[in-house]
Amino acid sequence: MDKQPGGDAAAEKEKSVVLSHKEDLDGISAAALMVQSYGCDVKLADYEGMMGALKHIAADPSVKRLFVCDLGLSERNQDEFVEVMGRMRKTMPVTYIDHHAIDEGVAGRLKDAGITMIHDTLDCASVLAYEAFRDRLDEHASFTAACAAVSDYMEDGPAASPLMRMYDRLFVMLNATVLAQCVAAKQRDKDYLKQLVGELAASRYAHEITGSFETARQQCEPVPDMIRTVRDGVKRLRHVAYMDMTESGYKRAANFVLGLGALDVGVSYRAKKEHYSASIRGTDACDVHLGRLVNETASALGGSGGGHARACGAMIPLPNIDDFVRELDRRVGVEMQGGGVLQ
Ligand SMILES: [Mn+2]
Repeated sequence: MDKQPGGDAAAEKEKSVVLSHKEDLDGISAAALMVQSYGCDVKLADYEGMMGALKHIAADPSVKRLFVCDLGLSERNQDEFVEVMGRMRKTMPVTYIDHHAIDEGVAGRLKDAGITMIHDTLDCASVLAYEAFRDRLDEHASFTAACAAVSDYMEDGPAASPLMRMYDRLFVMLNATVLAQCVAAKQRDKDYLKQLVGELAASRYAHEITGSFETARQQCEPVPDMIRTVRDGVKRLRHVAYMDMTESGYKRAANFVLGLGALDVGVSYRAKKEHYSASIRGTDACDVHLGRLVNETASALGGSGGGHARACGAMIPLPNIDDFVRELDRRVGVEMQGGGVLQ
């Protein structure tokens, strides 16, 4: 990719790298803001690949500055994450920009290691990056951040709300939705995702990005079938509706499992090689922190997981998926009766 605009001369002398989340628009947008503000080279990873990608960057002697964005930690990787980030901090500035729930001890160890923590669970990673580096960003960056907030369901965040008010709400939502569909459609096309980071860093709107609306349209085509499949196949416990979506598109299906399952929590999952990848969503009325609950439940069953209060993910060993769903149902029941408190 050509050099991106916006990096100042001082920043360009040293190689800055951003490692960001590739699976949703927040991660892609946060990367774009770091390209614009610090002229970063872009590395994208999912949760399975993030530690490998981080270690790869750590082994590259030309890297002189690192930003990690929108990649939450789990019990499985947090110790190693602290160790690698701390080692890198000895030779360069290291910044962690994230909004997923984090263990307090882990956050403390990152701070003690000298890592700059831009962390808040109330706003998405792109909005946090925008707030931290707005002096280095152009005016359009506020629009990019607002779209990311919508796609992460965090447009009501304290820093996102004023950004939303700057623009026409439906125009922000249109951009957020089209771009989010493009990110979902192109998960296996790293070149496309990097190019999209470049387009956003160059301050383009969705309709200025060639093919974006057609890609979004194609993403809609399987949805009517998915709705029918979920309506016919969803299973229900007391609080949790769930469904095996081993055919493709399990992530999007989680919202349909939640909505059409008509309980407090929706879980959709898909078999991969050695585990199920699960996506978990909660209704607004479900006042338990699913990210924390899923982290605990998945870890107890030999898996991992976590995320936000009402949207999170997990990896569960193949034989344990039924136990996971049942235990989650039980715990949601206990915490709802106990008047669970949102973090
Ligand atoms: Mn995010």
